[in-house]
Amino acid sequence: MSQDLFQAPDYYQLDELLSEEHLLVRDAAREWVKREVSPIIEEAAQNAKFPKSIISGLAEIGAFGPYIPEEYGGAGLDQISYGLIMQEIERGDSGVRSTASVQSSLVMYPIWKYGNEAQRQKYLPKLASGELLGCFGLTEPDHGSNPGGMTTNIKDMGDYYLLNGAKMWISNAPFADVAVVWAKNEEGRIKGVLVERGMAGFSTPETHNKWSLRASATGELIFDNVKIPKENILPNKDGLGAPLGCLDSARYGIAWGAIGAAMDCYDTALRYAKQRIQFDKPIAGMQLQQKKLAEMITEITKAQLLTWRLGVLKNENRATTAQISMAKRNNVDMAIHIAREARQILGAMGITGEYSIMRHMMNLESVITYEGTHDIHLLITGMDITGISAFK
Ligand code: TGC
Ligand code: FAD
Repeated sequence: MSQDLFQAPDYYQLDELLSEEHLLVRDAAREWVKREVSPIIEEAAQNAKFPKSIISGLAEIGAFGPYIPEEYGGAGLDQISYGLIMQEIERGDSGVRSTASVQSSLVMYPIWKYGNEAQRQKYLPKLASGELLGCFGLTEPDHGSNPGGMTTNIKDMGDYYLLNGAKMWISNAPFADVAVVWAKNEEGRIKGVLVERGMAGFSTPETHNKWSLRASATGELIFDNVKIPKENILPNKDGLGAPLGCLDSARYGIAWGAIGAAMDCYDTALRYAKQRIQFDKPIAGMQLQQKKLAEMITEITKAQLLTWRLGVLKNENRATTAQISMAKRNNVDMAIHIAREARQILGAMGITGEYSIMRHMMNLESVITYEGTHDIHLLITGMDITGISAFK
């Protein structure tokens, strides 16, 4: 990839809404992405290899558990800092942000919120430092948008549980040390189960040949009569609301992350358009290209405002699931649209790995699908404003 010349757009001077701590955290993450992610990410994506070398750096910038209290090894930051870290990481690559999202919001969050003190002490500090990596198993081959229909199950065998079933499309599965898995008990109630690598009957085959999120490892979780010690069940919440609560936190991070990908595409396209001469003048001077660039910065600015306000509500514990859905849906759609337009501005150069745009565009095809598809989030908004569920 060419040198990382990224300059973040801030059309409405939104930095003025951020505290000194927000700016420090954001700038540290921005610098780290420039230094450690940009130089290696294109090759990692081309080779479909998760760059394990970045794990310690992710831990150092506070990307593993940004809002988890410091007593458990987290960074103890607020929700806007968490969002800004996700924005900067996804500016580098959605797959790297995925690793951070899964570790923070889908593994550390449920252990912190639904686990007991022994589970928090055992796992959280090591997850925060990157010594352990986690994954989150909700989706099944036959239950994607409708996780409530899951068939993965636990059976009470007296002094342990027996876990059977399979999860699919699981980020980080191939190398995760611990999996937070959602399974039904004999009463049909969904429980959170901590499954550790090495348990007999537990395997994690990798899913190959992805055209998207190639720098992130995706796989299956297969449970064939896995003996689960009773102390590995998350005791403090059950039912579908437990995994959905984790998704609220991860979807919030994605709403910020998508802005990062969009900013990178816009910034690259703007710089290219000013330099590329056709018909004896820069293509940035052509009305059609200006329309694309002007619409991009307008949409990025709207998304920044939406997300900043959501962050304020989240800090006050007032952000609703439906508000988070709206931001995830809007921002990912905005980013994918900008990636497609930006790619066109670069002409043929846009399809090469010299520039990040095509990689962002392909990554965003996963981002618009996982953590609730574009359609599902629209229906969550629909349900919220009408009071009628389209899912039943
Ligand atoms: P529904 O009847 O609406 O709700 C069931 C129970 O859950 C409660 N609830 C919530 N609780 C906490 N937080 C939320 N956000 C909640 N939303 C609902 C609800 O009150 C109810 O509680 P109770 O006590 O009455 O049981 O459920 P439904 O079956 O009709 O489904 C609703 C729907 C479709 C919105 C939901 O299933 C959904 O969101 N589906 C999308 C699935 C999804 O997002 N999967 C993501 C998998 S993880 C992933 O993609 C990680 S990618 C990570 C990466 O690499 O970055
Ligand atoms: P389906 O649910 O089969 O949906 C197919 C289509 O039907 C979609 O367009 C959908 O919008 C539409 N549809 C479904 N229901 C309705 C409805 N009621 N009304 C209208 N339209 C509907 N999952 C995890 O648990 N953990 C992970 O770490 C994880 N990581 C992932 C990483 C990647 C790279 C990808 C691609 C996925 C990952 N997922 C993960 C899975 C992801 O959450 C699911 O793919 C997603 O929830 C959609 O499920 P599905 O693919 O089965 O699609």
